[in-house]
Amino acid sequence: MGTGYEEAAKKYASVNVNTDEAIKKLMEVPVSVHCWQGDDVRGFDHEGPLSGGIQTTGSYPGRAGNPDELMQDLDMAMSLMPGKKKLNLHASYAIFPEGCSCDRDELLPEHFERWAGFAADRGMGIDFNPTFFSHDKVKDGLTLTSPDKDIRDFWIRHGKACIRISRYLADRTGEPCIMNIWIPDGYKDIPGDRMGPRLRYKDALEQILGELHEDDPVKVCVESKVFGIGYESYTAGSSEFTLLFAANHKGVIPLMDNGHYHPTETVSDKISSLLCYFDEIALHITRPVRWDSDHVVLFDDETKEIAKEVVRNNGLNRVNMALDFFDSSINRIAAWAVGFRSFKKALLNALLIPHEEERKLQDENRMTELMIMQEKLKTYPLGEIWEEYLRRCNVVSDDDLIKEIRQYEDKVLLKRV
Ligand code: RNT
Ligand code: ZN
Repeated sequence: MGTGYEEAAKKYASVNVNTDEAIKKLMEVPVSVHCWQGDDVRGFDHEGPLSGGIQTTGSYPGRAGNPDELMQDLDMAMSLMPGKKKLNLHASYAIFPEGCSCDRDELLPEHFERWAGFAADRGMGIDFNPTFFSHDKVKDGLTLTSPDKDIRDFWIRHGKACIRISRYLADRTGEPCIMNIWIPDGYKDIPGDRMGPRLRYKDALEQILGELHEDDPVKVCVESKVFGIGYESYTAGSSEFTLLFAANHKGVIPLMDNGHYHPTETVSDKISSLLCYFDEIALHITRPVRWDSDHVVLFDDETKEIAKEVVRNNGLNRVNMALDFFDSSINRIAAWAVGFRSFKKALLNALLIPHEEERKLQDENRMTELMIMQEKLKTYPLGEIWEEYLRRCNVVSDDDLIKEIRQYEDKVLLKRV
């Protein structure tokens, strides 16, 4: 029996879309996989709770509790992810030798040696994030914007240490390292000074950037956010602040997380604006439900629209795409796999749209035809092309996904204490 792929491919050919080319292209698009879905953003360098105005909810069994378990789970999850990947690490996932540890301002490349080996063995690059939360030096909820110079200096040293670690990770894996800076800093209630924290943040960022070399394989991003839990009224790293910081500092990349805006703003509409001005931009792909809840990414309208904007603006090489969600109420391997697959599916959907044709219809003001074209494509046989993509990547079909996840849950996750 045929797979249905040929028939589906013919259908797309009727609108001048080549499905083989789309599949080939999609295989090579890297999506960065966040290690923190595997252990509810805990990391290995502290005992305390997750802080910084972000939260995971749920207590599904089987959370990875140490580096070996997290690596084992990442291997399993990645075996369910079709196409090219990068590994996204946080500084709090440092691995110390037995009996040794150090504070975040003294972290060294050697504390990430095992991660570098893990990624290099699997032919993956690594992205990196300083961890400005879940730590006793977060004073009154503040890090780089703290009015206390000792606190600021501690976190500046952390940022610099992370640049050195990112450089090491890039050298070890042979791929540039995207180093993303996000701080929770802000206030629960109406501030008496909005500018002071921002000027301190600007100065701190500039000091951290001072650690960069000419031609460094490290690309620094700044991620904006409009609010956090306990930071409802103000954040120092607002959209305007980070965007303008990036625009005014050569090589710095703005990062947009689609959970970090007012509810009626969409990142899909912002991508083209930023691409008019920046060589590269970065995304955290997530699913906010009523707030920045970081639900698992699904194949939903905004995810599809984000992917379309990346593809139709020739952004596949200019947009650094990373996943950022954390759900601890469901099987964490499934959360990882479904999130990754959903975003890849959205990219495939975008690669199967005749963008030139749609652009022409718009430019000729044939908006009725554009609407009809967009609507008809919605029921084209994407599923057949997706299944073929999975087959060519040697990754399990959507039909068999749950079976693989259950097996691993029974064999590995439920045996953990
Ligand atoms: C928080 C930001 C940030 C974190 C990760 C863990 O709202 O989205 O990117 O999710 O650094
Ligand atoms: Zn994010």
